[in-house]
Amino acid sequence: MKMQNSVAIIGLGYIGLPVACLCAIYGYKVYGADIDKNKIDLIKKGTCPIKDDYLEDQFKKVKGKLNVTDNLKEAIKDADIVIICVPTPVDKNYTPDLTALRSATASVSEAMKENTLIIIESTIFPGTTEEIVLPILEESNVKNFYLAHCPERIDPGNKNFTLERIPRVIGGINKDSSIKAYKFYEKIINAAIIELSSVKAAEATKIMENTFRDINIAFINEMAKSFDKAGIDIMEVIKGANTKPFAFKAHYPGVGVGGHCIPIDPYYLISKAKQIGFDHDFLILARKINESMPVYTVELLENKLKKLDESIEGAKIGVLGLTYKADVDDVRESPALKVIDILKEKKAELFIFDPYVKEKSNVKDLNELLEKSDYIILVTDHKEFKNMDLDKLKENKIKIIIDGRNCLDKEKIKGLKIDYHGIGR
Ligand code: SAJ
Repeated sequence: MKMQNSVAIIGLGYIGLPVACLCAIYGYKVYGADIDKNKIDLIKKGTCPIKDDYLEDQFKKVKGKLNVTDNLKEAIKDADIVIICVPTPVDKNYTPDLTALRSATASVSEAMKENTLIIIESTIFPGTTEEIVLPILEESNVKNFYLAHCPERIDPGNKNFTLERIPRVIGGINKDSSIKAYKFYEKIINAAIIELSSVKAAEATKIMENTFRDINIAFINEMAKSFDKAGIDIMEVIKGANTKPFAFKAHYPGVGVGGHCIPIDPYYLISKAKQIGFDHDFLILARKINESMPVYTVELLENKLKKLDESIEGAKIGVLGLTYKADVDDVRESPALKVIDILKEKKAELFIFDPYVKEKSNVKDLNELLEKSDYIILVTDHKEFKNMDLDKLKENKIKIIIDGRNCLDKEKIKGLKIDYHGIGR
């Protein structure tokens, strides 16, 4: 069998770019395609378009080896393997939006050569590969191709489980497709590759693992609201429960659930299940709980202001963090954006700083934010905020701090006679 040694990656974002680098590192000829011309220009200039230590390191190793273009068919036409890593978001009604996937698949259908292996890494609901992707590929003049799903698994910022160290599951539309996909991932992943019996099983695996995370976060967020009423410190209780060596998996309450995976993926399953007559009442409730957290967090501050006979309108509020989780530059679905919208509706005066997103910050650094603010809402537990000198809160006469990630030293702040409240603590 001819060695398959060229790979085209469609979509060079948080998933596609790391995959492209990994393929180049393992000796594949790599074509990369993305509709974002700016991203293509940055990569051609040797600049990594995503701020992430691991990815920037990988990117440096393959400088000059990524043949990138904004012309998808150009990238696809000579490739033995095509990996589709395009976004699969939801629209404003939380309905899956497969526009990018359909468009990328259409380009593959028109441009692929004989015996191409097509792999979908984007997160999709069970049935997508066979019901949506396959029919588009079957319109191609090329009749011999292979098709599999290998759901992306990446944890941005995680230095232990980098891409090549995360086990993967694979499902093909037929045995030959599974085998070809298996052999490919075996070459670039230094972890277990698990071949499932069907492509639907692979699609369902990713959705389940991320939905599992969303419902567990919703559980602990509800517990936090309950403990706030009861005056119990949830972080101490989680620590206590975590001493049980089995059957408890700690999750942590916070200002909300962001990112391109966890808040989105449950809607892919909810939507598909509804089509076939099943209502995921529990998953929908969990989403409602997590989506309520930004409002809950602002209410914590507003209730304290009311007790001081202060109005939130015109209040000078510092918002610490814009990204959806610590030490990344990604603001997609970030609860910070929802907190800011709510505060703007309430006509507060906002000072916003995120060291990873300076272009969206309206003060130059943390010091300026502290100088100008009377109250603080911490949304993202960046290292810089976790390690800040808490005495500066006192020096800058901060009156109230809402710790949206329970990451600051509560006792120390209370000792400074600053009104502290976390989420459930
Ligand atoms: N969050 C909480 N409480 C928690 C955990 C997370 O509020 O206990 C919030 C985070 O602040 C963030 C959101 O939920 O806003 C998502 O957090 P995450 O750690 O799940 O971050 P992601 O979106 O980068 O998740 C990725 C996911 N990877 C893929 O979907 C391919 C997810 O599957 C992983 O479980 C996760 O990494 C991880 O950290 O393991």
